[in-house]
Amino acid sequence: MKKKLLKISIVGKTNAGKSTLLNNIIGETISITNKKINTTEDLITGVCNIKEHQLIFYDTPGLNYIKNLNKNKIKLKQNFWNAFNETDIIIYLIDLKKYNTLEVSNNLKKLLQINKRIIIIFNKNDLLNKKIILPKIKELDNKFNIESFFSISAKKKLGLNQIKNYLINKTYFSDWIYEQDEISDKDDIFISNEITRNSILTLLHKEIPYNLNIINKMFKYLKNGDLKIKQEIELNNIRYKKIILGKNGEKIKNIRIKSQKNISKILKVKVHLYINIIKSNAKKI
Ligand SMILES: Nc1nc2c(ncn2[C@@H]2O[C@H](COP(=O)(O)OP(=O)(O)OP(=O)(O)O)[C@@H](O)[C@H]2O)c(=O)[nH]1
Ligand SMILES: [Mg+2]
Repeated sequence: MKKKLLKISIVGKTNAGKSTLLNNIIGETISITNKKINTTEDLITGVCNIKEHQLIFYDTPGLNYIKNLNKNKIKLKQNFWNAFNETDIIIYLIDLKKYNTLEVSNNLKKLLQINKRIIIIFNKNDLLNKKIILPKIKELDNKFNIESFFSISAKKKLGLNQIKNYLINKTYFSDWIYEQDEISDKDDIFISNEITRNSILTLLHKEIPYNLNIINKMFKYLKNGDLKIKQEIELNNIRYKKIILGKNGEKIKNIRIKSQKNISKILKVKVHLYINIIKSNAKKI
């Protein structure tokens, strides 16, 4: 059968549930999610193949995060906006609990300038009465050129099939970009680094994770099938070391244990994780 394709960007405020939506549509964890804000820092591609259709999703950092990026991360900002050149449809994902008319209108004005079709998905409908959604749809539909509206719970996987079917109906004849069994542009090393960053995000004050990099030094399957991983936490400021270590090294221990457990769960293999802390000029500290 002739192949078909559709490229979709998922945008929205940080914490709206973009990565949760991506993971639950694909059926595997390829983008890390967290209760805290600004979890996704990079563009993450997820691929979903259904018969002759290939849906390619781009998970993006939060719109507000991108807006406030400092100079060091200018490239991320460029990548963010460039990603839309590749996109056929934009999903604007909105956290119903945090709905703010003015903010949504401003974001829509900006997104509409990109000149791509936009669908709006209201997320977290498990948390409130669905009656409040219809007036919002009416209001936005009157003001803006939106192709379609949906209401879902990305976390509880409610309404995801409707979205999938809708997108499948929009695919066009084209060669596929990814192979049948590729579900992401990111590999297991990237994901294991992200899991450690996420453990740090969960266990430490929120400023810290944005001042470090996780570097993989070893990713090796042992004879018995276990996976041995060595990672370095690279800090741009030495003063964070004490915080990451914690009292008697308790914090780093918990980070290591949490990360090891989550990597095991996601990669479905027993993991032995070792973590070192280094300063950015690569000296062990
Ligand atoms: N109750 C509920 N919680 C949700 C739903 N979708 C996502 N969440 C939660 O919202 C939080 C943020 O989800 P993420 O998927 O990390 O959000 P994000 O938009 O990717 O956030 P950034 O990467 O920071 O831009 C997590 O704690 C999710 O479990 C939902 O449908 N219902
Ligand atoms: Mg995210």
